[in-house]
Amino acid sequence: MQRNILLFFLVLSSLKLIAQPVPAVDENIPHLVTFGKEGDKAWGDNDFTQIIFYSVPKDHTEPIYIRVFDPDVGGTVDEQKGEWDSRMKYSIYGGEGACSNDDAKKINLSGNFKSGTLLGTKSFTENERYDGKWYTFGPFNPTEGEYLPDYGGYIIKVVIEGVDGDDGNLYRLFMSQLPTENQQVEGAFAFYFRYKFRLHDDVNEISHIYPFIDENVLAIKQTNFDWDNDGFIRIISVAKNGEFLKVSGDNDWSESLHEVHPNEKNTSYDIQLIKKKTAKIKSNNVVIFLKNQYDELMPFYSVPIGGIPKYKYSIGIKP
Ligand SMILES: [Ca+2]
Ligand SMILES: [Ca+2]
Ligand SMILES: [Ca+2]
Repeated sequence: MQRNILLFFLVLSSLKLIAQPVPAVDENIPHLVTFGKEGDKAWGDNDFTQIIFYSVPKDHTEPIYIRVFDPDVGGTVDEQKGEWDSRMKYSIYGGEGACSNDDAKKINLSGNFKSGTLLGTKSFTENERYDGKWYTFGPFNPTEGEYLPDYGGYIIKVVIEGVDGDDGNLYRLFMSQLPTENQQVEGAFAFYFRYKFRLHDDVNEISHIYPFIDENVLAIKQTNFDWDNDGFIRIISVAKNGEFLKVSGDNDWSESLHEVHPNEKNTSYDIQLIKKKTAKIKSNNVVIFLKNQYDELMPFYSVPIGGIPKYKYSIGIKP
């Protein structure tokens, strides 16, 4: 693992990547989604909880802020069901176990997914004051995070829970150096193991997610939920020129296995989510996650480590 991390930092430090918004710039995903806990799972959220981790480099000593765009549930951005009656709770965690506890990575609701030390929390209902606006948590000292060199530094966990109601909360996150605007913390990035988000309505938009294939990964098992048969999902890598993932229908789970080619080690996959042109599906919320051959969840990163992969014909044609 250590060697990959070194490679990782070389890449990060050589490029001034914008790695702090979630959804990330290169992902082209409009919003994250979390429904209230009385929500209908068929609307595209299987457990009404989302967890995003931020990594801050050890040498960053200035305070950091976690900012949420449109934290309320109501008004312009969100997905209404009946009355606006939902409540979203955002909680920021650091300290020992915040990320290293498996329950947090898995979003194991019957386990200790709120592991670590609570650094800040606030709940939002429908509230015009925050509609289409940013709310700022912090300041936090980066050393309040859990120090995990394998994940690049101090890790801060953001837990978003739909504690009441049945409406869909759409939102975005940003880790910032400033409380009043989004200014990136150099070298910081986000990662997430179970990703729950809204696709574009525009059928021509392609969304992306970027897992990193480290040298221990031999095969991945992908799982997706409630894709609504909206087109297809495929992998582009140095050795795969559009390998299809099995996709799910409405309120449905689907999974498929994908072997890793030796040349894909220490590169990212570009998993492309391509909408069906004729179906014109609106407001499509989706859940996706990956596991390796040891049944361990694999993170998606807010920057494609090593860059966005390009298929190399000379690798892909070999058996
Ligand atoms: Ca409602
Ligand atoms: Ca919202
Ligand atoms: Ca859906």
